[in-house]
Amino acid sequence: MAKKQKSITLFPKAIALTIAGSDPSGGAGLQADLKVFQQLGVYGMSVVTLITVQNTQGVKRLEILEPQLVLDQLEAILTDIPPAMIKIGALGSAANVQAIADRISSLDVPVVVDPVMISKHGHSLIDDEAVELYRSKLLRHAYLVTPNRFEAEKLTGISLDSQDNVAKAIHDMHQMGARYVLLKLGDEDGKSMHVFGDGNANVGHVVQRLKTHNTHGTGCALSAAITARLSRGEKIQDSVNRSIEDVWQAIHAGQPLGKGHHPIEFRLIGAT
Ligand code: PXL
Repeated sequence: MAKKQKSITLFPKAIALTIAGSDPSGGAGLQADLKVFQQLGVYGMSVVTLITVQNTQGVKRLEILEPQLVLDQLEAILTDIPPAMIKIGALGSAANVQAIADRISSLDVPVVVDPVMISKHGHSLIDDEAVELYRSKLLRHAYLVTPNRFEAEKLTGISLDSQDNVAKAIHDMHQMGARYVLLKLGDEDGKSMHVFGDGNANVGHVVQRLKTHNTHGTGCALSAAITARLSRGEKIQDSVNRSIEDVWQAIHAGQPLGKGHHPIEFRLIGAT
């Protein structure tokens, strides 16, 4: 007897592109993004910006691709399979930030910018000149920007040590041109805090903190899930809330893969 097929919802026009770095261990970077897109019924494509030599124990080497090679990959896609949404992850160099900012300025596609600056193990994935270009050139094209505490402090120069300063930093990122801001503040008083700013108000989203270091890929997965949900046509606030819950479940269910920081369990993203 034929096995009953699991029913999968496909979203025919939901096509998403990630412009990101490669993590060969499959926990973070473009590999994580593509897994999340797939889990959410979205057709995924990727433009590679940098290659890490990496496993769950750390990054051993970083090779950043030339901007022209990045742009050529992007052009090949744009002229053939136009995406509904673009996610930008690690770009690696000021030259890549500039090239991508210039190219997307003429596109009519919403962009989620995850301003990746360091790897899980603290390996720098970008230089200071590039940070300045995020501020002045890239954020103005962001439909949503998703910095963590470190990245928001770098982008704004504001130390996030009070609620007032958090509000100021979110305001600054709107001023840089980001339509929406999702600030991942990390752990506070046993809770994991996110603050979502829509330009009028800031709304906190709190999930119970999990006592684990096995969170490799969390940031990539969160912004990828939001990108995928937006490309399916979900509203921004729903996309953000559901994706935070999804990723929390995926951290909770992570398997002990590798000898270092284990990755999260992508199979749970979009499961509910
Ligand atoms: O999680 C941030 C990140 C993004 N992109 C690549 C990475 C990492 C973290 O390790 O390796 C390629």
